[in-house]
Amino acid sequence: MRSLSVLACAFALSLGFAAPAHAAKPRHTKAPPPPAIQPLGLRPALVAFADELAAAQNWDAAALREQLSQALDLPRVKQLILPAATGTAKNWTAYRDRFIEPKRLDAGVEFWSAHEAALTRAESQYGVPAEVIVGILGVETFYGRITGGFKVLDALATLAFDFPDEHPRAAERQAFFRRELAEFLKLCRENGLDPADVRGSYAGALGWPQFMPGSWRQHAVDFDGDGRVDLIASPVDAIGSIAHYLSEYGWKPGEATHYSVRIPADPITRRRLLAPDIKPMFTAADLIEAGALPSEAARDHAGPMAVIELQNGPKQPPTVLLGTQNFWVVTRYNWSAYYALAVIELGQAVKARRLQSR
Ligand SMILES: [Ca+2]
Repeated sequence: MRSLSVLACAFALSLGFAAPAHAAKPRHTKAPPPPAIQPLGLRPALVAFADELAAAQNWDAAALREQLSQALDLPRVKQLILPAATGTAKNWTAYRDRFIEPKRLDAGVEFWSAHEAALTRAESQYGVPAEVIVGILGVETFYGRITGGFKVLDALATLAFDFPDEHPRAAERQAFFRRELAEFLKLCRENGLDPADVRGSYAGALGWPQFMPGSWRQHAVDFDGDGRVDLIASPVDAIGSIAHYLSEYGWKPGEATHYSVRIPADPITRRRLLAPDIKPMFTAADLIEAGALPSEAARDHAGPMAVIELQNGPKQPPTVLLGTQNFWVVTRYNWSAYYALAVIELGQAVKARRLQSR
């Protein structure tokens, strides 16, 4: 699973390299030199990892030690993996506007036209609507335009062996990246890729759909029929793989992703309704009993729903909606309600624009 904010990565990529950080410094203050970039070297955890993986896979341990010890310890990757500073108010409206904008919509319409047959086939094979696949590809990589400029070997090795201690879940995340590094090395060997050449996000997400290496190996499919799975060069493999991924996580064909709702102002009730977060836990009857007003369509919905609140900054009221199982499935791609709603709304907007332009 991905559990990793590729979206945050896309943001970081767009923000991180653009800001002229030194512009406001007074002349006499010398800017500190950027930290020197060094190889990771033969540190004990890396050696143990290399030896264990080489033994399990029947690879040359010395060669693997050498390859990993030469990977660069990237300070930028360690900055980007840290959570955003607290006190930054979340803002759904601002977030939405970054994705649902004319250039991305045009690119989405163009992508849909170019790959209509594959999208239709994915929809009939996996039950996942074309617009959801189009929404994911638009948010993840702007239809293949922004797939990440980091050397994945360096990025994953940095996070596997020099994960920043100040991260609130450092041990767990470092273990995750060690597993992903192993998956990446296997993936490269299976697909004839040179690990030193592969580029992706700062967190090691790859190709058109930004799959982590483990997700690639587990969920990706050869959807263009050329006999190999290639998420880096084949948008059609990306289309099939996204649909397969969502299907494996329980996408229900024909079910809506979300409904509108009004929930009571009473803070205790709100807290209770919002406590399960994105996990669908309440039936329409539960919600009505709690004093909420689900839409007509939500009242007819058979399964459980989640009450989802998206902040709109400190001054505007939050956006509240009911997420279904399918909304939850989109969050398996990236664990964020903001992400899921951006994907869904981008897909809907591309679909509307496509119909309009016909
Ligand atoms: Ca293929």
